[in-house]
Amino acid sequence: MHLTNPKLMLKAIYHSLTERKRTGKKSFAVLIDPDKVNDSNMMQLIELSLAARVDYFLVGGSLVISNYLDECLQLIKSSCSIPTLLFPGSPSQVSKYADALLYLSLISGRNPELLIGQHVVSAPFVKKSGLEIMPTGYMVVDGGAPTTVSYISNASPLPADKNEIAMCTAMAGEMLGMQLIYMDAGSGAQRPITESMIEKVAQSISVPLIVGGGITEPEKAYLNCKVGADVIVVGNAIEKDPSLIKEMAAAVHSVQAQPVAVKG
Ligand code: 1GP
Repeated sequence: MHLTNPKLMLKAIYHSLTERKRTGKKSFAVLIDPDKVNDSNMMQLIELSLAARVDYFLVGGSLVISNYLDECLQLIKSSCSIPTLLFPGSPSQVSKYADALLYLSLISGRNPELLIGQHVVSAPFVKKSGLEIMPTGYMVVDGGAPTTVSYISNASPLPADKNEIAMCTAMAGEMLGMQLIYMDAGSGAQRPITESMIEKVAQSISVPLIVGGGITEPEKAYLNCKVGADVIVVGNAIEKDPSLIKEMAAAVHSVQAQPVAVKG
């Protein structure tokens, strides 16, 4: 990565995402919920992630009850160079110790607070954080049962079989200026997002596409990438079995996509 251009330095993480997409490389991200980890299992996760060449850590959750967010990020920073992306469930989950912030707007829902309201009240604080801000169109897709995110967001998820609605939502998000689209069936979803929906969305946008929620099998991660996901996020399954990191990362990295033109 060439970081001599100050503009690229400011956007280093986004640049890495678009470069990976442009060159046809798929990325694997481990989701860390600060409520569910401590120093000792974090060290194990970091070691396994380094060995598996994990590309990103996403850090956050719908609820963050503990006070471990800053410490967790500092521990990652002091132990490895895997970039940390905040994946906040609320504006209180902004930490200067991360590298970047997925600045989420819940474009699948119709709750104005999560489309723009919370962004307005937290804008000065977010700007002051100095984090790399990545505007992200967040699409929650029905995963078969109410998940924490669908309950907390007070917004209906996108129906799992409405591929056209998903496609139009993602297209609108991109045209509104979202630099990433994140399709999420919710943590621990019974049914992950179908490949047909992922494919439909991937074909209709040119910004990087993140997919997560209920992915428990490396085969599913592989298939999602095959049809156009650029980043696969896994949390729950890894909490249950950290050794899955290696298989998931290998499955994602084994996909050879065609290099594509990307915005950004
Ligand atoms: C949830 O996409 C993430 O927001 C990951 O979901 O925990 O089910 O892997 P899981």
